[in-house]
Amino acid sequence: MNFPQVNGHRLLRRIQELGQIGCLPGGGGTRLALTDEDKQGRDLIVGWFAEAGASVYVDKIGNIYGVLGGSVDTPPIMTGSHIDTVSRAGFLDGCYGVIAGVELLQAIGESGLTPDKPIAVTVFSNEEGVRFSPDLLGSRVIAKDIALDEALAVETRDGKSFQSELQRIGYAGEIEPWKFIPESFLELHIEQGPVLEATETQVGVVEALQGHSWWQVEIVGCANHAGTTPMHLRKDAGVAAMQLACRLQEYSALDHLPNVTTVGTFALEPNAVNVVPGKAKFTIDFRDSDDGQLRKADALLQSEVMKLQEQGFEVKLQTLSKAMSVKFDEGLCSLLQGVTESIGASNRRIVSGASHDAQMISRACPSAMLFVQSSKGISHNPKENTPDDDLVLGAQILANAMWTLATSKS
Ligand code: HGY
Ligand code: MN
Ligand code: MN
Repeated sequence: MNFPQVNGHRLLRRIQELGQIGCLPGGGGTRLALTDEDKQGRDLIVGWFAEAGASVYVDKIGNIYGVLGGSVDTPPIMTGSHIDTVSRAGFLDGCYGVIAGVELLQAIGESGLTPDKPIAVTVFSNEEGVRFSPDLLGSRVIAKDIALDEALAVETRDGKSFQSELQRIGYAGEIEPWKFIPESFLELHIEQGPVLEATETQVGVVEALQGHSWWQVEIVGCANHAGTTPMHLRKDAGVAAMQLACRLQEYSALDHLPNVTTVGTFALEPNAVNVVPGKAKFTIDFRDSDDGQLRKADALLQSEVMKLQEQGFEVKLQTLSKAMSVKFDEGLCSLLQGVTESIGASNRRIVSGASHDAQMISRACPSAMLFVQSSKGISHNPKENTPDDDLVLGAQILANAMWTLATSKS
């Protein structure tokens, strides 16, 4: 079978070009969902879709689709990922999968080959969930995990709605998010973890992905004078929050309850050197591939909160995101493994520690993922890196797998 040949130089150049949008002086970049930087990134991808001869669509939650071949009423073979980032991110998380998809479309155009089924490349809105909760918002709406209206109504901390921000950046699309429910979905992504590099394996065929449960905890005590207030008379919200955060970390580290726990944001009020904190606000990210363990961790958090309330603290718990663990489609995993082996690359099955849009899309159609190495297992960090050869290898494996699906008679 003839496969479209990706142009590695163009792939690598475009990763750098997109990475310049929102780049920071100390390295890395920030392109939070629906900011001006996200708009610039979206505009760049739309331009590349046009260069590849793809038809471009935007749906009502701002997902962007580049579609080539076939008729728009046939369910496409889809790949895609995200270009919104966390704060001070690297250049590859999400962006690599999108740019590899664009490269596939351009390679098809240049090869003179025509797919039997439409091939779609999707840029999902708000995958990271840093500015708007929950995360995975664009793919959640497609999977009907959240209603479109509810998603459009979510707000930033400073009260801007998703809908108004979509309109502001010009990506409040017209089409229904269910217009392009795919026949199959493949997502190419960096591993963001240490396994492939540590085992000297080039490619990971992702057969499952761990679920997550995100919380915001707000503890209210009593602000007071740091010099005159005896320790036994304090209602120190800061110490209560720090002790709770450390206890949750210990449950994870010692009892794997759950697999991993992260306190990624932590703020004290009034945040002054000589004031006993009256308020503390922090977030918790629980992850586990066993949903029962996630539920146990949630229950543990609620029991710890009750203990604080018995001590006289006012505590507000808000769930920010829940996403169940998923097992990917075995048929697609075998296809990815077969294509990888036919190209002569080493591979292994792997479970994703990170969340991805495929986690939601797998509820709408058969889905699977492909990983390439992350150097030193680092991600969500400007030091995020993957060897160029691996980036090009992953894109070619994706192209071959997508082409096999788009020309299969099934
Ligand atoms: O948080 C995650 O796992 C993903 O990077 N959004
Ligand atoms: Mn990602
Ligand atoms: Mn990420």
